[in-house]
Formats: sequence, C-alpha cells, structure tokens
Amino acid sequence: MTRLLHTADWHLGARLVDNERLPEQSAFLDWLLLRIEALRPDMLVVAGDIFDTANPPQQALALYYNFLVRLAALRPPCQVLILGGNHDSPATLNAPRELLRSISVTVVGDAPATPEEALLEFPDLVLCAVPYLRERDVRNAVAGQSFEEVATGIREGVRTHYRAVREAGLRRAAGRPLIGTGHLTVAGSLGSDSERTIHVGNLGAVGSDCFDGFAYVALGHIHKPQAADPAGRVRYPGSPIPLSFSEVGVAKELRVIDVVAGGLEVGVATIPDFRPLQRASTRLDGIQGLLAQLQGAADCPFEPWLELTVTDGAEYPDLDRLVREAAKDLRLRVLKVLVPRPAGQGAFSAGSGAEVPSLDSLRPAEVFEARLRQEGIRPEDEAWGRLRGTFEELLGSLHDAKEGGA
Ligand SMILES: [Mn+2]
Repeated sequence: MTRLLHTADWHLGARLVDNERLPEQSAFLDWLLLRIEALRPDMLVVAGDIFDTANPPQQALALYYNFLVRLAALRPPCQVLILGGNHDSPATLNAPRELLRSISVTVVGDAPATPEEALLEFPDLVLCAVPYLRERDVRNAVAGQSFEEVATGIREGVRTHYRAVREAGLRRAAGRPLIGTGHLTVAGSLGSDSERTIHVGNLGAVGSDCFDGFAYVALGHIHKPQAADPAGRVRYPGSPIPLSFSEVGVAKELRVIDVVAGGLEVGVATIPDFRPLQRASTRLDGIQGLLAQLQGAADCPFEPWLELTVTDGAEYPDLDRLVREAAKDLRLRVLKVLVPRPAGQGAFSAGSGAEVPSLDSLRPAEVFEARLRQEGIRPEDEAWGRLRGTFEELLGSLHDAKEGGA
C-alpha cells in the first residue's frame, strides 16, 4: 500500500492586519509532524503557496527548512513533494533543490520542460507533479489579442498541459492509478477573501473535466476545503490556518490518500484551530460584556483575534480608542473594527455592502470595481467585463514582473 498526505497553501510568513502568523504556522507544522509519525505516509504533497511572498522573511524560511529536517529524521522515512504556487517564486523554491533531494524532498517550483520529467513513480501509483502554471508555461503571447482570446488561449494551454502530462503518466502507469496535482482555480469553486487573484487561474479557470483520467487530483489555491468535481476526487484541502476573517468557522483539512488493491481510499484529518478567529457584532454599550465573553481561557496558548462590527459606531468619532480601551485587560485582540455604512452613502458595495471596509481588507479588483461603479458602469454593461478583464491582465503582468519573470 502507498499512502499520500495532501496539504496546500501554508503561506509561511503571512500576516493578518499586520499581525504575525508564524507562531500558528509553527504549531501547525508541529501538529503535522505528529500526524505523519502516526499515519506513516510514503509522501507528503504540498500543492503550492508554501510561502506567502516571493521573498519570504527569514523566520519563514527557517520554519520551512527546520520542518523538512525534522521530517527527514523520521523512521520509516516520508518523502516530500513541494510544488510552486502563485505566491511562490519558482527561483526561491528551486534554489535548494539539489540539497533537498539528498533528504528525499522533491521540489517542483515551475513546470518541468517535458511531461515525463513531471512523473514520480511508486510501486502501486504514478504521480504527475504539476505546479502553478504561469502564462509563459502554457501560452505563446500574440500581440493585439482581445481579453477573450487571451483567456481562451490560457484555458486551452492549461488543458493541453494536463493532457500531455496525463498521457505520459498513463503510459508509465500501465494500469496503476494516476494522481495529479495543481495550483489553479477550477470553475465553480468557492473562494474566500484571501486568495490572490491569479492570472492563469482566474482567466483560465478550467472545468473539472480537465482532470478526467486521474484517480485523485491534489490541488491548492482555494483556501476553503472543498471538492472541485461531482465525484469528489479533485480536491482542495484549504489553507491550514485561516488567512482571512471570511474563513472563520471553516474546518481545514489534511487529506489522506491510500492505494489499496489498485483502488483509492481517501480519508481526512481535521486540522485544529490553533488561534480562534471570530467575527462579532454589538452596540457600543454592549462591547464590554461581549469582549469578556469572547476572550480566551487563561491557559489558551493563542489569544483570540476578533473582527468587530459596532452597529452604532458611526456616532463615536473616537471609536478606535473606545474599543482599544474596552479590550485593554482582556485575553483577546481586536484586529478590525467595522461600522455599518449609513444607507445610500459611499461608493463601496463589495461583498455584502453592509459595512465600510478598510482598504487593506479589500482585494485590488474590489477597489477597481468600486471605481467602475463611481463612473456609473454596472456589472451588466459590456464595458464592465472588458475593463475588469484588462485590469485582471494588468495585475497578472505586475505579479509576473515582480517575480522576475516575463
Ligand atoms: Mn494560496
């Protein structure tokens, strides 16, 4: 029997409203190591977004390397497959590739040159290691193409890439199950506020039929755990720690894939909530009672973090100070204070539209959409789709340029 563990979207070094997440990420990796000791998998698959940024902080790099070294010391040994995500710099991931190979860690930061190079073989399965596909991996740019033509080109490129890898995999597998990987958006999957819009992933959101022929596909990119196909074999395990308040109350997963007698058995371990993240709403006169109720226990290792809506907050010009005052001696931290928007005011109607969001809680696309609305352009207008697409393309090039790529 071969056993794989599937996780993704660690985002080591991520922050939430300027607060460090490394202690929670460290607690997750400790937990993961214990699960690996207990479950004895043959390989751990991490499906992209290992780090939150292309140039991760040194503490995040230390956490990553220390985890890999502790894992390498386990007996029986567990191999690791590290795949690049849209947040990762392929160059940063790939730099220690040869060194890590010596401790059974395979790093695939960007798409291998040939489909055969993407294959990893086990006695009873074959794995196709596909990382996040950048536009340059899947499409030959043609000047003057419309947004629709670009999107179609990328979508076709992604499909062609998976088709080639699958065919090479099936030839090698000779009847053994084929496992795929990827870091992209499958059409119809439900995101949260914390995935960065990705060029290839969003323009080229592929249908789950792209993965026909694979017995299981270990995906990353979407931070809420979910199946991306009706049969439940194309999976997002979600980010191990919630990366935004929109993920509050969502149980994150570590997926366990066993090859038994030529078929697959897929199980799941639920990742504990290391730090409670909560959303709550109150009038200002109820704040003291509410916060006292929500604070962490005296022995709780991580104090709860809160996104608080003060329903009558608009009446208090010094609201931030009042909230800080109320939380001062409690075992919790209020990260965000929201105030409902008086009816008919303001240009924003991102999300539910009920509250005025702070700028850093918004994605660039949401700000752009608010600006379009200010111009009187509506989602049903032809110009909306065109401008929105151009903006998306611009963001994609900006992101690619930041990574030093084309
Ligand atoms: Mn991610």
